[in-house]
Amino acid sequence: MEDEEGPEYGKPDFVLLDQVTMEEFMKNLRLRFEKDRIYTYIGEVLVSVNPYQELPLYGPEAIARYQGRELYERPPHLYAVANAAYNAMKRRARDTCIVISGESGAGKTEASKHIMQYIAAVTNPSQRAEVERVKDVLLKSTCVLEAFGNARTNRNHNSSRFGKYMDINFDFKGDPVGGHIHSYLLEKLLRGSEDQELQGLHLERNPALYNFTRQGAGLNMGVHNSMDSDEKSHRAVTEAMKVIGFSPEEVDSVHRILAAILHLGNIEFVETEEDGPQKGGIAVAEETLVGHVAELTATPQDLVLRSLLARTVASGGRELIEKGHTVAEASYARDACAKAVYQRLFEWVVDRINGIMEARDRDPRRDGKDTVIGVLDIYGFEVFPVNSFEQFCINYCNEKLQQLFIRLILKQEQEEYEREGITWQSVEYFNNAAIVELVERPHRGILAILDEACSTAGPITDRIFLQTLDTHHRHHPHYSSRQLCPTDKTMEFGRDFRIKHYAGDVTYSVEGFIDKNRDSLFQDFKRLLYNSKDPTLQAMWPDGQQDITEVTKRPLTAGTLFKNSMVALVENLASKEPFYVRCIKPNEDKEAGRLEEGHCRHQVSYLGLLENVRVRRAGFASRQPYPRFLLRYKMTCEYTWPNHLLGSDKAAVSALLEQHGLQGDVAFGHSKLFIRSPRTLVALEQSRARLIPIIVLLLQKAWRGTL
Ligand code: AOV
Ligand code: MG
Repeated sequence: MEDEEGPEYGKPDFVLLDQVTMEEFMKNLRLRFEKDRIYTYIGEVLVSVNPYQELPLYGPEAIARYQGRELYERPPHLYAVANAAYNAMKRRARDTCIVISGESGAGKTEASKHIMQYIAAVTNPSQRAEVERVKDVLLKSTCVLEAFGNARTNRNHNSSRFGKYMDINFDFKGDPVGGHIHSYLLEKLLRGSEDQELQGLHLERNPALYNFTRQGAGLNMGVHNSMDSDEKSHRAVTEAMKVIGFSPEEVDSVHRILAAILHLGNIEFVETEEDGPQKGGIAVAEETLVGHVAELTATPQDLVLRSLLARTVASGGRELIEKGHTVAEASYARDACAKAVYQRLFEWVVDRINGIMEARDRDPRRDGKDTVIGVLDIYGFEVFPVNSFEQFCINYCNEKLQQLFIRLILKQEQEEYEREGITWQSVEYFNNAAIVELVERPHRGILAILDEACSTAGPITDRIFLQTLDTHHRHHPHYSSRQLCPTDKTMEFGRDFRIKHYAGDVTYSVEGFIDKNRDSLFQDFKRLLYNSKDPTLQAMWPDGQQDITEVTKRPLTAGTLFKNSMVALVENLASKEPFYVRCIKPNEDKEAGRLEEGHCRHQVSYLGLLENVRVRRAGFASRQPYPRFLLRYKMTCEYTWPNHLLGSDKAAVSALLEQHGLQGDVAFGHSKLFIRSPRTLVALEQSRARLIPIIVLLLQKAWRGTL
C-alpha cells in the first residue's frame, strides 16, 4: 500500500466526482475495486466493498501508517475512521460511535474486527496490566460470541444472528479500561426438528464436543465441517473463554448445556396405546436421551420426563393439575425449551463477559466518567426464500439505522453550515419514516397488532393476525398481501404479507409469528432448570423460582422488547458523535474480486450514497483544516512549497488559492477552509496530479546528485 495514490486509482472521495450520477459513482467504485482499493470516502463516511479475498491492507505496519494521522492524509481505510473516532474522543472528550451498516455478507463484522484491532494496537503504550487485560477480553470476546451467535446462512457463511453494540470505555489517557456489550435478539437457530436441525452452531456440530460428553453415538448432527477445523475452532473458543476469565467449571457447564440441547432436540414422542393411566397419552421414543439430558443438566430424570410429557396448570385458584401433552404439543414444547436454553446460555455468556470487562481502574481525577467509543455491528438486511419473524425484526432494525443515518447526516451538515452562516439547500432523500411507522406505531403498527393478537385469550391463529393487518393497512403504500393483490402469485394466500423496505421488497410468512412473539415457555421447564444442581445453569433461570400460581403477569413480548431495545439503541447512538461505515456486497456468490453492476447499483441507491454525496456538496463540497490542506496541495504553489514563510497556515492557504485564482469559491473558517464547488477541488487535484511526476523526477535527480 502506498501512502499516496495517483489518479489511476480513481477518486479517493466520491465528493471529488466531476458529476454526481450513478454512472460516475459506479465507474469510480469499480475502478477502485478492480485495483483492490476497496475503501472510498464520502466526506467522513467510509464506503467499503467486500473483496471476498485476503488483501494486504491490514496488520501492524498498516496500523502504524494510520496512527495519529488525519482522515485524508492516507488512502481511505477503516483504520483512518477508527483513528478519527479515537481522536475525536481523546481530543474533545466526545463520546463517539462507529455505525457499520450494509446487507448480509457485506463485511460489517469483519470491519468491526479491524476497528477493534486498530484501537487495541494504538492504545496503552505504557503497557499497564489492567488495560492489557481489558483489551484482551475485548478482542477475545468477539471469537466467543461468534461461536455462539453466528451461523452459516445462504447469504453469509459466517452470518451474525444477533446484533452487537460494544462500548469501549477510555480513561483520560485514552486507554481502554472497560467495556460493555449489548446484544440484540439472537435468532434462535434451532428451527424445529426436521429441517436442517441444529445446523450452524459451530460448537454443536463439533465432534470434539461429543467426545467431551462421551455420548456422541447416535447423534444425527449432519456434521459438515472437517473434523480438523471443527476441532481447531472448538479449541480456540475454549481457549478464548479461559483467557477471558471463564472458570473451568463454567466452560464445562457450557459444554454440557450445549450437549443437552443436542440430545433434547433428538427426543421424539409417540402415542401410547396401552390401557391404564397412560391411556391415550404419549411417551418418549428413546428414554436414554432423556437420561442424557438429565445427566447433562444435573436434574432428576423423572422430572425431565414429566416436563416433556405434561405441564402443570393452575385450575380454579390454587389447585394444580397436570395436563398431558399431545405429540404435537410435546414436540413444540421440546423445541421451545431447547431454544430458550440456548438463548439463556447466550445471554449468560454476554453477561459474564460484561462482568469481566467492567471498568475497574477508573481514574478518580475524572470523577469516574470515562469517554466511550461504541462500535455497532448488527445483522444486515436480509431476504430468504421464506422470511419469518426474525427477518422481520432484523429488517426493521436496519430501517431504524437507515433513518438514523438520514437524520444525522442531514443534521450534522446543517449544523456545520449554520455555524458558518450558510443558507442550507436541502437535498431530496428517500425518507423511510413511513416504513418505520408501519412497524412500530402504537396501536396500529404491525408490532402492536401482533401484541394484540398474542394477548387475546382463546385460539388466535397467525391467519387471523394476517387478516387484521390487511384490514388496518390495506391502503399503506409499503404494505401488501395476497388478499390485497389477488393476482400477485409470488405471495401465498392467507400466509404472506409484504413490506416494501428501503432496501427492497420482502415477503414474510406469518407462520409462527404469534408463537415467536409470545416466546413463552412452560413454567415446568423453568422450574426444572432452576432446580439444577449445576450452579451455572441455575443462574440462567432465576424466574424458575416462581410458583406456578404466581406466574400470572404477562411478560413483554419478544417484538416489544426488541422495539424498545432498538429505540434505546438509536437514542444512544444519536447522543454520540457518529462515524459511518457503509458496506457493499459486490456479488451474491461470495466470489473474489467480481463487482456485479446491478447488485451494487441497488445498494448504492438504497443506502442513499448519491444523496450523501450531494448533501456533502450542496453547501460546501469539502472542508479541511488548514494544515491538512497545505500538506496535500502545497506543491502546487511556489509560496508554499516545500514550506511557506507566511505568518499562518491560513495565510499560506489564502496565497495558494489566490495564485490559482480560486479564492472566490472558498470561505475561511476559524480552523478550516470551506470549499464550495467540487470543481475547485478537482482543479487542485489536477494540478497536483500534473506535478507529482515532475516532483518525483526532481527528487530522483536530487538523490542521484544530478540536480
Ligand atoms: P456481515 O457481518 O456484513 O454479514 P461479514 O463481515 O461476516 O458480513 O463478511 C462476510 C465474509 O466476507 C467474511 O466471512 C469474509 O470471508 C469476507 N470479508 C468481509 N470483509 C472482508 C475483508 N475486508 N477482507 C477479506 N474478506 C472479507 V451478517 O452478519 O450476515 O449481516 O448478519
Ligand atoms: Mg455480521
